[in-house]
Amino acid sequence: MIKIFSKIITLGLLSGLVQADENVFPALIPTEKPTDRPISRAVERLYEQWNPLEDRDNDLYSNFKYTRLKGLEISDNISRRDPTKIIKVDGVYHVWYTGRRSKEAPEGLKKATATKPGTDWDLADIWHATSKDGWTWEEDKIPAVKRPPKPEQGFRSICTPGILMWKGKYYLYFQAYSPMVGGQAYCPVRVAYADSPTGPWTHHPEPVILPGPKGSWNNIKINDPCPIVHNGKILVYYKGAPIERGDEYVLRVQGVSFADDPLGPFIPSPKNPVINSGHETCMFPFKDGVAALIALDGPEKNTIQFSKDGEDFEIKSLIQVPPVAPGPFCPGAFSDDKKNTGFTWGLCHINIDGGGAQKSSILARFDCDLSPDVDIPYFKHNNLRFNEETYFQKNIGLNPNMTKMMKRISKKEKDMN
Ligand code: AAL
Repeated sequence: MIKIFSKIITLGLLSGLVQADENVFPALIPTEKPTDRPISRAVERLYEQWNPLEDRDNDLYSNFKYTRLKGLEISDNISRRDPTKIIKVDGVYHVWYTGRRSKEAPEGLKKATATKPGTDWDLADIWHATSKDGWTWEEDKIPAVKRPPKPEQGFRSICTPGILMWKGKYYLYFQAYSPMVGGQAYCPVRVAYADSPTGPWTHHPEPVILPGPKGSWNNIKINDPCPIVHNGKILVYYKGAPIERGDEYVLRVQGVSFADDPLGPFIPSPKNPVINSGHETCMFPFKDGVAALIALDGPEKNTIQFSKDGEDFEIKSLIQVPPVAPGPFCPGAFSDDKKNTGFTWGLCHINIDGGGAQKSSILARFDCDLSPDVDIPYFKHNNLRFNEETYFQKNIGLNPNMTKMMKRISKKEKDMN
């Protein structure tokens, strides 16, 4: 904010910017909230909630540009989704993700068998890929962490990992499903640890974050574990859900648990849930606090939020076409030094048919400016517009059944005159 305002002030001094008549709101944006004239609630919000220079001077606003990755081949029964944050160790970038290499394609929970996945993240393991430049990636030949043996929790599928670096060791947290994967299947979080990002990984014997008690907001699943380090503690954020379904039950909310040791115990925040929206989790250290990219679900979908303590979040920007399940490269994610916070790129996933649970997904790269250390006006633009194909594609075009229904409704509509 200060950067652009000082540019304006210097320009003003040099060129004598146009001054307005006192009775009208000026074209030259006042740096402080005007107190000597009536202002609307909207203008008040510009100063109180937003920023008089709008998104162009908001460190927590960005748009996102996408690029296909090089090096990770695609096929019908290979799926890659839900990447972790990216870490850089000895000049090499590392990422882990849900990898499915099933003999058959997923066709829903009812048709699932021992070899046929019910969903895109069923019968999955945690895979690992490396890159020297962040654009071309090379996948290991075998999974980094394999499903544990039966009857351990997770023998059916382990997926949706989050990485933590802590005191020279590496920890992968992930969803552990058995005997079935699915909307209402029990899902705690397990962890595996290693001395190096290339493994070998050892399963910690017990799940470390469990669903909450009967009747609680997260009584059946803990999804999308997302660790960061803040104020000396390990914070693991997650999406939680109850087994109960229906309009009267919570659907997509997120909580946080704190620990001093990566293997627990994890103590849930008494304020949970701390985020009221969003699908996948994406929390990252930002300046002296924690920021969260919230996408897809809930009243605060497609926002970026900030909290000093990691528990009380406020909306800082509204975003368009955010990455799904983002795994950013956050140099400061685990250093807790309040330097190099935020990020400018990462990986996300795209479900190839635009759905959620079936078909395969691919990993893609996104670039943005959510770092206080850089200033890239290209990413601060508003007014993203889309072409014809975008509006008429599946999930955005009106589908045939709804077209029939809308025609029936229009017939019943009365003439207005
Ligand atoms: C993801 C995540 C969780 C869900 C499913 C697999 O994108 O939100 O991991 O369970 O979809």
